[in-house]
Amino acid sequence: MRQHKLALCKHHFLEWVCDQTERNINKYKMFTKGDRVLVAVSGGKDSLALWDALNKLGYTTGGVYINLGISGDDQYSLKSQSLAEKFASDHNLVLHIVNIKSDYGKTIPEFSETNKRGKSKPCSVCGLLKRHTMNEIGSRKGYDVLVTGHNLDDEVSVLFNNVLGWQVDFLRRQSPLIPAKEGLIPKAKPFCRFYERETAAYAILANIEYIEDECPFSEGSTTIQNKELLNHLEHQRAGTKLAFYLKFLRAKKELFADLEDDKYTEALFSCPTCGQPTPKQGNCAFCRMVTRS
Ligand code: Q46
Ligand code: ZN
Repeated sequence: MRQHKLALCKHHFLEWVCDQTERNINKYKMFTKGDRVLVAVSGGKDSLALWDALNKLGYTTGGVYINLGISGDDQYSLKSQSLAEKFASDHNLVLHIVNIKSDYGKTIPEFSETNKRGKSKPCSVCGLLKRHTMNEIGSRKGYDVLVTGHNLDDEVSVLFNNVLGWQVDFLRRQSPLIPAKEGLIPKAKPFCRFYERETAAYAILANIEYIEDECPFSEGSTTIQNKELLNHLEHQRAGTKLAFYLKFLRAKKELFADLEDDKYTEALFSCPTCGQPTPKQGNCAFCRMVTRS
């Protein structure tokens, strides 16, 4: 790991990832051993590696997998679900499964065809459905926090994009921990300081079977383009990505210290259909989408 000037054997690498994960959890006050942690599982390396590390560290965890109904040549959803199920049963862990088609009537590609949100790509429809469903499951099943497997490369790619467009609201909210708000359980990213290479290495060395294919809709995305660019910079100067992220988190405290986070503190309404919080009165964006489509 050039960025840390550190080389470890398999045994010490696996230990190092777990130690660093615990450090991040404590540093950003994400959750404690007394909390019930819901892991958002996609069947990919990051989320399964995170679930594995949290389990080894002794946290009380359950998983949630959302079958998006994405097929493609490689039967993406089918394959990823069976790997998520396999991990859960191998480790004797609870996995909550939501099937978008059977629970809400359509797959993600079908929703996106009939909805203006997803006209060009289904990712915006998909994001909305995932956010809603995970919060719903987390609240209903009594979890204290929802964790996702976002790694440093994901965070830095988003950060880079937000800086390019000076998306001040997004920059203000980008954080390893998004605290709870009425009706919304807190969200945390315990892997936010790990390079993608490190989470992949962990998954391989820990013998985790994960889906290697990316979702077919991620092809050509801005996130992937940004990652390539940032990898190029990292190659020129090791540690660039980590420094960009950590210096941002430090600068953020000063940049937004005297700004009222209106968006964050503003009152939320309760959706009359699903009961989940929404920024405007009336049905939430999720219910509007499901009934309109
Ligand atoms: S948003 Fe888009 Fe992802 Fe949904 S449709 Fe696939 S690429 S899975 S993180
Ligand atoms: Zn609703």
